[in-house]
Amino acid sequence: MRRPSSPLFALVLAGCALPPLVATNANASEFFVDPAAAAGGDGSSASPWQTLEQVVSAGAFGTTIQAGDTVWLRSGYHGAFVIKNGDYTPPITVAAAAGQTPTLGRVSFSATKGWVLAGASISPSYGATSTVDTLVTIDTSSARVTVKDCEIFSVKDASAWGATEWINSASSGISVRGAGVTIANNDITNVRFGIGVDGADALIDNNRVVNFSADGLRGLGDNGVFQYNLVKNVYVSGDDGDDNHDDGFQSWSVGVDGVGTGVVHGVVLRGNVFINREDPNQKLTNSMQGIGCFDGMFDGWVVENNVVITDHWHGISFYGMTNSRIVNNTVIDVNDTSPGPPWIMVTANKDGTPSSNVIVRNNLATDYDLSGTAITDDHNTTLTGTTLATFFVSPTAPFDLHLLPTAPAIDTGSADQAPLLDADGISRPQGGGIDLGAYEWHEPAVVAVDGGTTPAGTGGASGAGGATGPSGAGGTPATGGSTTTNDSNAGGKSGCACTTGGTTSTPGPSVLLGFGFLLAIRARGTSRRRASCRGLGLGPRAG
Ligand SMILES: [Ca+2]
Ligand SMILES: [Ca+2]
Ligand SMILES: [Ca+2]
Repeated sequence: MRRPSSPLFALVLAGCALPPLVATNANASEFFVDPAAAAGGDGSSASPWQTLEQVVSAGAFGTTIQAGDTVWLRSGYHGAFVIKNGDYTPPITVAAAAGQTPTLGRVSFSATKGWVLAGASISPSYGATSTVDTLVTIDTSSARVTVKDCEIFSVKDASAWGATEWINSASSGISVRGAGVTIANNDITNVRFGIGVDGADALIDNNRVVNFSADGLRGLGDNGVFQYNLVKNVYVSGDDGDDNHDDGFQSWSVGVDGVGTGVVHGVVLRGNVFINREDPNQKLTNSMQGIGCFDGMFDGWVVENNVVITDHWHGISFYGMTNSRIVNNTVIDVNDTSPGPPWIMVTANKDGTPSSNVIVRNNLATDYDLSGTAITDDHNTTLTGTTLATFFVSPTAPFDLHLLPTAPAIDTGSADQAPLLDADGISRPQGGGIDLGAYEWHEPAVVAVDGGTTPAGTGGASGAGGATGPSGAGGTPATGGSTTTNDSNAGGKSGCACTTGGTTSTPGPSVLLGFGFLLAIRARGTSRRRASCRGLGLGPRAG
């Protein structure tokens, strides 16, 4: 089906540059790289180049390999994939060949645009050095990079790790600082931070962050879409020497006067599952703030169909939220003891600016704490320890928060601004009306629609909200560094004076994006959607 490659230019891989030939590439070409190949290959299938690192160092990208070309990787260790410069439309694809497992020590995109990396296994444990700060980095000058279908880990098995390893030896997964980046269907395990996003217009879709010691997801850039991700099992607390306060998802604004003085616009959190710990006996555990957004403002956000199961008071908390909605989420404690039970909270920014124009609707949560101007609070149910079992298939570990057919949440929600799909991609409503919580009860024969085509929300409580206004959140603390002084919110309701600090950099260029663009981003999720997953294990990676 793929046509043969165009004439290839032999790569001299002994450190010499390629001949200065520039292919015209009216048609896309394919190249092959195989660590088991003999030296001196020409990049053809029969005579592959040896490693991806050598292909980069030989200068093949942007010369022999042009926009729209594909580089197929065969099994074996390819070194580090460190790309600098170049702007490719259509993108260059670097992907695992069918049935092959290429391995990389790390990946870095710097000042470059137009890439797809797919199917690699990325870990410093493959290389000579065993530690890397962040395994996949996409810097502020890069854009239009997709990383998908990869597995990314510090070590394959961290069961022998103690606190020191979780704090000091764990690499972070992915840092996204450029714009227009897609991170999809990756398995990120045994890391410090999972996926951190500073760049605008990111799509973080259907990834799994399992076993982490700091924050699972961070979203500081405008118009980011975080959907259908699984984040579970957090490690090491202050008692273990970890000064990070751990969150499933965290955001904060950065303005001219620092953290908490800007605005993060237009973020969507949809259908994500956060589990503090799936094993009640997990060693070196910590309490996790579920969705912790303590330094607003947060404007034009949509928070829908998320599941938060955590051992903390902060289930879903926004300090300074405007023109947003929090609809059809499910929030419970991992157990029936303090800390917790977790709440859905909308409150003032720490500078006193009240939240305003926020809808809180169709949620199932163990507590609520809502204040501000024009805060709509309807069709929410407060769960208690004694009623949990009447709602959910399994409200205790290993947790399955799908509704029982007799759950009092069924058909009792409001259709107004409810998501058109549930967290599994089941279309709403089923039966006589919208259900409360993240999952719509349905007959077994009902299957998920292919649904990254998500309902186009209007983003604001009145429908008039949206991602407008100056961007205040460009250029913010990097993921994975130790530069972030953390919010510490271990207390009860009155003790939530959390401050998220961090090194700040010059805010990036202002990005003025209307809601049409946000919808376009949502539409990007249409190509892949995991199959309907019952239960919270979500199973292996979906195709
Ligand atoms: Ca921790
Ligand atoms: Ca608890
Ligand atoms: Ca229903």
